[in-house]
Amino acid sequence: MSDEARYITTPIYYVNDRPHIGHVYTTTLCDVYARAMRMQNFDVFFLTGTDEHGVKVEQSAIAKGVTPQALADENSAEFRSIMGSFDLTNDDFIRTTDEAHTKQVQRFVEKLLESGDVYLGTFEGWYDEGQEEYHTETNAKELDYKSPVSGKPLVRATEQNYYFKLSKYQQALEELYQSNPDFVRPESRRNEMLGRLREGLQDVPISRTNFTWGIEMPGDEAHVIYVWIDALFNYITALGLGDHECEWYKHRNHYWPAAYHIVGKEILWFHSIIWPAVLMALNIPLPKCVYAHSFWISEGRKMSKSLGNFIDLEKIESYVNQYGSDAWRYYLVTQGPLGATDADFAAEKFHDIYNAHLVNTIGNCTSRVTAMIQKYFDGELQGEFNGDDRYELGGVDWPTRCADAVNRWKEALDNFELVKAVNAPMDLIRDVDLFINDTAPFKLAKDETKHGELGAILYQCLETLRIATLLLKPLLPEKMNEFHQAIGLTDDARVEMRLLDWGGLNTGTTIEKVALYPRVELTATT
Ligand code: ME8
Repeated sequence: MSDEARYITTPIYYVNDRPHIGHVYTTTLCDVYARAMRMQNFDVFFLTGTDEHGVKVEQSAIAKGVTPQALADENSAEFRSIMGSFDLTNDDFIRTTDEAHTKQVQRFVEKLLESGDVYLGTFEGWYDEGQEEYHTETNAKELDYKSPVSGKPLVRATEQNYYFKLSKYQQALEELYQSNPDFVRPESRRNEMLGRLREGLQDVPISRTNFTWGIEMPGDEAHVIYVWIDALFNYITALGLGDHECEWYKHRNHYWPAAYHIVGKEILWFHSIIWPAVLMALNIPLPKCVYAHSFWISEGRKMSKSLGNFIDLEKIESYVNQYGSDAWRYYLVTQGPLGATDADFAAEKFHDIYNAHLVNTIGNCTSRVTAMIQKYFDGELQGEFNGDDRYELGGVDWPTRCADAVNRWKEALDNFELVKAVNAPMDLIRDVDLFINDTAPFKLAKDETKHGELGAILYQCLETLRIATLLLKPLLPEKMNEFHQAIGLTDDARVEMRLLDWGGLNTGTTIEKVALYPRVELTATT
């Protein structure tokens, strides 16, 4: 990875299901990070895509009377379309049925066969048919021999399979966890993984013979490569690391290692134990951080189609239509399960947050300040303020306050602390509101001799809002853009960092009055 590169990934989503809030959530988190990093002129690569092989896809296709490829094509297209409709700015969309991916996966597995990290052996264990996952005896016992996901009994299965020598990497993984405490985050999830690691690692089967919808095992057509191994490789096949002749490699290899793999907590084992071991076996550097968020539940209960609380695409669209796409992103990112606990999606809470944060904070403050510039100065920005102390201006050193907020924002984003990154500009906006109350521009407006002071106050308010709203732009691209147009900034997606320095607004600029977030009725549709 070059110092300037930032590679961020979502899991690749299974095509046997339709997209829902969970998929949109993870992708939106990555989108906010990617946009914020682009804004700072990092060289960003943001990858998402679909996971298309495996027995579940094969079975769904059979049930529907179509080929697995046709089913994969249809559902993958639906996942791809959500990227457009929710303003998600992924740089590529990988499919595990892409030839460039399958070829590279075979090459990687070939290498593992050559090095002896993959071997043919016989396996007996407890198998979760729905999840296509084996459990160790200890684990199966703890689960009462039932699938933790479907509740169906685990079955005793024997197979001749190709194995990955995971046990060989026990010590190396322990060392990795010790020497790099940030490899898995948040910390509570790291501790869970460390606990499982200390139970001892066993070799894992990485091929299947009971179905054919998968990538063929090199040199043995009776086996297909296990869907999880196939899927994990997407993070490096998309950069062409398995084929140095390909175009992808030429333009993308510098993005590795990834800055962040963002995943849900249920797939952390694969990402934080199996994946680094596979990479070690291939002598490929490890990602910097695997970050596992928790789950959305809905109206206090686990989402389920039968309970009627499932947040599918139609439901999401109804929120977007009613509140706007920015409001949807705001709720997801600031109220979502980014930490170690699950988060509840509730219509009433959505409404309250929209009102409190978007209407009453950002909306109110931007409208208040632009309306005063309209009213008192005919919309022309006055009173450039560069630190002189001709006036008593409420005692706030805004340039320093803004610089601190920018630093807080940058640091939080680097650490993928997205809520902190949003709070930095939100605090600035709340402080502008307090400053207006303290300095009472409406009183100064009544006194001709105070107009210089009035202009300087409004300049500071608007300049602080300019900086705060730039910091909010990765999260609220649509409305912040609208605001920036109203205050005469160019619509430049790659905002340079110097624009975050104090003094970007010029006096004499025409400022339009804005009303960014309209009030919305809480209705039965949401
Ligand atoms: O696991 N809340 O794909 P998948 C929050 N193909 N996020 C959720 C969620 C919820 N209720 N439900 C799902 C797979 N997600 C594999 C991944 S990667 C090499 C292979 C999100 O379609 C979350 O990110 O089941 C979770 O990890 C992902 O969707 C699972 O998507």
